[in-house]
Order: sequence, then structure tokens, then C-alpha cells
Amino acid sequence: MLNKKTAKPKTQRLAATVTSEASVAAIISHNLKSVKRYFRSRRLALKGNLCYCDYVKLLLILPRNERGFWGKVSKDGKTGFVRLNLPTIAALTPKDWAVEILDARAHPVDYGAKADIVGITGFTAEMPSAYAIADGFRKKGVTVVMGGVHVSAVPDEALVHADAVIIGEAEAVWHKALEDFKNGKLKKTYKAETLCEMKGMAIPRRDLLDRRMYVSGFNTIQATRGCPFNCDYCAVTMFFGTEFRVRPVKEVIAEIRGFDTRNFFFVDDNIAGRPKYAKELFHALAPLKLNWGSQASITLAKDPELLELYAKSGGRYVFIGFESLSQKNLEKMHKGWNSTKDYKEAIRKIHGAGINILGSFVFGLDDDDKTVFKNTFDFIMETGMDAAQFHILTPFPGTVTYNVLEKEGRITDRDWAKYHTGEVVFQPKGMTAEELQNGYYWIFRSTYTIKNIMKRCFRGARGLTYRAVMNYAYRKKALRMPDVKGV
Ligand code: B12
Ligand code: SF4
Repeated sequence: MLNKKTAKPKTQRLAATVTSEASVAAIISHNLKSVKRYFRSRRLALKGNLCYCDYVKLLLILPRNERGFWGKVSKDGKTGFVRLNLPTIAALTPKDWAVEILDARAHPVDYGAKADIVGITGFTAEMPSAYAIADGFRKKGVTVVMGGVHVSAVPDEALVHADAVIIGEAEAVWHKALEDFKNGKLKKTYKAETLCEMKGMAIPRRDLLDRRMYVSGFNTIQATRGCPFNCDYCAVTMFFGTEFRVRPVKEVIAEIRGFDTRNFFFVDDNIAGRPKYAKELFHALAPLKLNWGSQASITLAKDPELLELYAKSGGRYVFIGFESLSQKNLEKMHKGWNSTKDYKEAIRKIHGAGINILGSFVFGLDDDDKTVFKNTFDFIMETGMDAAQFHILTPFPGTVTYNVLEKEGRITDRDWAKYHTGEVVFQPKGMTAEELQNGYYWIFRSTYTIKNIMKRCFRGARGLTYRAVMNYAYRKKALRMPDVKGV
């Protein structure tokens, strides 16, 4: 359906429809596909009782992943966090376009939908779904553009399914791609040569989302991009660069003021990545009386002032990548600045500030053997970690880990649908693939038994609601995993 709110009459028209039959003739000679599109949009628009030359319709689609445990939509249509990419693309689209966002996790894709052009995003694990959707629309003669972290790493693969790909951040090139499309001159690739300027960033079009889907995580927001570090397995630096970019605090606050609730999740990779900026941001957040969470490196604990401000400004929980209890593993993955000997003290300090910790751990690194699961479990219980998230090492295309494992001939499965960090797709060194898989299930289920949740979480009333919510959510995931004994 055309979103009438967004389909404002426009002054600028699609080149294929704006001028005269002469321009149609030009398109015929240019390529047959454009002609098909012309007649299709004309037919569809007339059906919808609108002047076919009044708008160009962009349909943005979020694909799905059937296998993973994350980002699911429940039977009653609810999910976790809003993904900011498509609302951001919508915000970057000129006002005279009609834009709609379709969440394919919750709604079936209608290949007869009114669309002149379809834009598709996706994590690696969502790419099989993304490609199937792209193929479906192209069969109907609709132009497809794809973007995002996976497509940027392997654009040639995506181009088998898409007419064009956006490599890197959309901010610098999206306008040009749309303009070229209107003029029937869409190129195959649009590469962002520069990283986007964080001042004056487009405010994501959350109005295009079905808010009822997001019970707890509608309010995602971004204050920084990039990461000063470069861990081997992570796709962030190759995509967003090592330069840590920050949005003016005033703009972040203005965006927050546009919401009508007080719970936020900053999707930043490391909200505390630049302590001076973080302190300025936290100072400005404090009077707003928010509750928020984000990701941060463990270095947060080293700065007492930063930690205090994090808590005072409403930071209720922090997602920390501990990754491994083996310093050798951390050194090898270029995350040696995470110092395992400081972990316990850092956890104590963060808890002392009243902040809940959601720790993240990766298994299957070269220094891991079968004992890694029990050791990590004991550590989590001993430190009273509020919640923990586990991952099987996954070689995302474009990362150093991918290149190394590829070179060593250790990638055993290239079905991208399995790249959701819960399935083994490579040959580990210190254990068998089966041991790795079972150990992952075992630690997830063990961490989230009712008894162990109680042991970890009942250390006072402060922040208990958050602990309860996090553990409830992870327990639900854990219970979907096989109950493996004898790890
Ligand atoms: C916040 C976050 C989460 C949150 C919230 C997820 C959410 N709903 O947003 C949580 C913690 C739940 C999460 C979970 C997971 N995440 Co996550 N997450 C992120 C993080 C830090 C930020 C995402 C974000 O909002 N970015 C901001 C938006 C604006 O950027 P963007 O999506 O890249 O979009 C820009 C461009 O890519 C481009 N673009 C994107 N799509 C399209 C489409 C078109 C048509 C066009 C033109 C352009 C375009 O334009 C946008 C503007 O420039 C990223 C890392 C990162 N910095 O991006 C990892 C990241 C995306 N996550 C990752 C992964 C693997 C996961 C998990 C599978 C496992 C995990 N790590 O826990 C799950 C899966 C969740 C799911 N299926 O929903 C990986 C993906 C790697 C890959 N190749 O697949 C990343 C890159 C981190 C990493 N370590 O490498 N994640
Ligand atoms: S894992 Fe975290 S610290 Fe390492 S490069 Fe990625 S975002 Fe930065």
C-alpha cells in the first residue's frame, strides 16, 4: 500500500514519466527493463487512484534469518531492537519519494507491491533471504539495490542478485544512486569514498516503522561511529573505519527529545570510546532522567569519573565484549588491550557503580579447548555477571578472521544462513566442531537455569528489573537450544 502520509505530491518527477513520449522513446532505446518499470509504475499508480507521475516509490526491506536465535519476531509479532539502517536510508531519501519499510521477519513479501525500486539490507546470516527477495522482485522487473555490512564486503556476490550495490555508508552516495535511477542511468556500484560527517546526520524515519512490534527496543539511537580498535573477527572497523567519529552532543539530545519515552539503547560500538566525548554526552543526558544501555569496552572501568557519569546519566546496563578468558586468544585476535587479569576488578567496579553487565564471549578461538565452556561458566557465576551472551567464532566476510581461516582451508560451511554466531562453520583447532557446538548449547542452557539466574541476580534491589528482563529474554533463547549433557 502507498503510504499516503509520505507520498506527498512532488515537484521533481521521475524522468521516465515527467516529460513526453520522447523521453519514453529514449528509455526504450536505453534498455527494455526501464520501459517495463515505466508501464508497471503507471499501471500500479492508476490502480491506486493516483497520478502515476506523482511519485517514485521506494520499498525498503529487512530480510529474515530462520536459523539464528537473535532478532526473531515472536508469534504475536513482537521483536527486540529497531534496526536503524532502513529508517536512516529512508531519511536520506529526497522528500518527493514515497518510502515504505517492510520487515520481512513479520510480514510476507508481496512481489506485486507497488515499487519502482527496492532497497534491501542484511547481516551475513540474512543474505540468503535477502537474495531470494531480490530475485523475486527482479523477476517482476523491479530494480533492486542492496547495501549493508555484508554486501559491502562481497559486492560481486550481491550483484548476482541486485541491479546495484552501495558499498560502505549510504550517506555519501545514496542521493546519487537515486538520481541516476530516476534518469535511467543506475550504475552497478556506488562506493562511499569518505566516511560520513557526523554533524547534521539524518534523523532515522522511525515513523515508517510499526511501533507495536518493538515492546522494549523502539528507541535505538546512535551517537558515535567507528571504533579505535581492530579486532580480527569484527566487521566494524573494515566498514566504519578506525577513526572514532562523534555526533555533536546537542544533536543527540535534540533527537532524544523527539521521543515520547525514556528508555533508550545506543547502538554505538563503544559509547565510551572517547572518554572526553562520553563525559560530555553523559552530562547532557543526566537531566533528561533516562534509562539507557549501550556497548562499551572494559576500559570504561578504568575511569572512575566516567563510570560514575555513566550511571548518573541513566546508564543501567552495559554490554561488554570480554570475548575470552585466555590472554593468548585475545592477543591473537588483536584484542590484547582486554586484559584478563583485570576482568574481576573491572566487574566489581562496574557493579559498584550500580550498572548491570551483559558480557559477551566467543568460543572456538585457537587457544580454546573443551575446558573453555566450564571455565567461562564458573567465571560468570563467580563474578555474578548479570547476563552473558555467547558466540561461536564466525568468519564474517571482509574480516581478518575470514581471510586467515580461508587461507588455512578451515572454513567448512558457506551457507550464510548459518553465520548467526550460533553454528560452527569452520574447523576449530583445540576441539572438534561437534564439541564446540555442544559446548555452546551447554553454557547457554547452564547460565540460564532458574537456579543459576537467581544465584547471579539477587544481589540487591538496584537494577533488579533490568537483570530480570535480560535473563528472561536469554532464558527464552537458551530453552530453544538442545539440552546437551556431559560437556
Ligand atoms: C546494535 C547492534 C546490535 C544490537 C541491536 C541490533 C539491531 N536491531 O540494531 C544487538 C546487540 C541486538 C545485535 C545483535 C546481533 N548482531 Co549486531 N550490531 C549492532 C551494531 C553495533 C550497530 C548496528 C547499527 O545500528 N548500526 C547503525 C546503522 C545505521 O548502520 P548500518 O546498519 O551498517 O547501515 C548503514 C550502512 O550499512 C548502509 N546500509 C545498510 N543497509 C543498507 C541497505 C541499503 C539499500 C542501502 C542503500 C544502504 C544500506 O547504510 C546505513 C547508513 O550508512 C553493529 C555494528 C555496527 N557498528 O554497525 C553490529 C553488527 C551489525 N552485528 C553483528 C552481528 C553478527 C549480530 C548478531 C548476529 C550476533 C551478535 N553479534 O550478537 C546479532 C543478530 C541480531 C539480529 N538478527 O537482529 C555484526 C554483523 C556482521 C555480519 N557481517 O553479519 C556487526 C557488524 C558487529 C560485528 N561484530 O561485526 N547487534
Ligand atoms: S570487537 Fe568491539 S572493540 Fe573490537 S573492533 Fe569490533 S567494535 Fe571495536
